[in-house]
Amino acid sequence: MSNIVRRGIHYMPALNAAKVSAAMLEKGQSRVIDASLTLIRERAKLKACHIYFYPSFMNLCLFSVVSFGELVRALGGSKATSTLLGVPLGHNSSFLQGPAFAPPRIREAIWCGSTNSTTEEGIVISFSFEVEIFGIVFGFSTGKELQDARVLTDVGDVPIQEIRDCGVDDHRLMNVIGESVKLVMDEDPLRPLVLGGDHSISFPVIRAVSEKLGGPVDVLHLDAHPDNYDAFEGNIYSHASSFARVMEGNYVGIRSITAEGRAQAKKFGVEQYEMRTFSRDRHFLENLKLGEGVKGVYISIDVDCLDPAFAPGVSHIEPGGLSFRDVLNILHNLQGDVVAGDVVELNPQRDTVDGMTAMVAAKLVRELAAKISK
Ligand SMILES: [Mn+2]
Repeated sequence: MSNIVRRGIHYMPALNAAKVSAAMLEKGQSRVIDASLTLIRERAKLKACHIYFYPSFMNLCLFSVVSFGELVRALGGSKATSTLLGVPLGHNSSFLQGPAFAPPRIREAIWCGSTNSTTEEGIVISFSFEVEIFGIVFGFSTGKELQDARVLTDVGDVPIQEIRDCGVDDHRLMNVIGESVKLVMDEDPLRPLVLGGDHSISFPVIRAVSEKLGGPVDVLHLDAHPDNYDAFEGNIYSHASSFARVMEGNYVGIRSITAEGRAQAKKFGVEQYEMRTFSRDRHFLENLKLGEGVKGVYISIDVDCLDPAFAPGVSHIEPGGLSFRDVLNILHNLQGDVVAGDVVELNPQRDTVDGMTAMVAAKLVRELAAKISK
């Protein structure tokens, strides 16, 4: 029974399905997985088409009015477009499963009318067709506009619960998550910005990004915990083990670390920066240069890297964390080609009634989107 509880109610149909012949079960599972991947694939194609079409049309338009190549290139945006991919998975949490409900709450907060859709990150050249000289006016502004499909687009969620309902095991589920990431990356210029989910999802996502790019990436991991247990409570896919699966990384914000956590970091050659020495390391961490000699930078943000004063809606409340501005300083000043990222471990079931932590997670997603897109 305890095993069923850990796996969640969605494992119940799998137990019933055990009475079905293995071949029939396998066939049914494969059809559901194919349908799920088809949805992601087709949405990614559609979004990529839209993005390609828009700037090329605009470029032609601008070229026909003014020969201003630099400006057209500066308008950019089509070189890399951050693309939301939700992974509503919570059953690999060792404590609470609420992160499974996070992706729709984050989306809701991104587009919440209480704030505008401009990011802090990214100096861009804005333009409009409203003024009469050549029909175009140019000007500098700060921030990127999230409503611009060249900056942010969305291919929806991997239907985790629906797949698990068919009794698909975690090994295969992790592969489906990885395949979904690759389908997004198939459609240049889309780059995945993954909404968790618990932190176990980072492993298949980072593996897929690395496989797709054909080499390792630097990983910047902001978290209250190192998540590097070889296996946690016997689960190699636990949210506390994802970074044991991912071999390389830089960890920032750690303040809950066991002897095994330290030993594992040493074994993998991981650089860890702990909160108790953050004031000493601040200058270095707020001026990181990553991704040189590898395929780029992956940023994984566990919302619990923040102090609970800023982000109470997490499963593992750990006092003494980063301030929201600390995290933004690290992100904004980071030099490197950010190829993908994730924001994980928001637990809406522990959030304030007005969804404060969802807004915090959403702002992290927004600023990450601005960082990725170009
Ligand atoms: Mn954590």
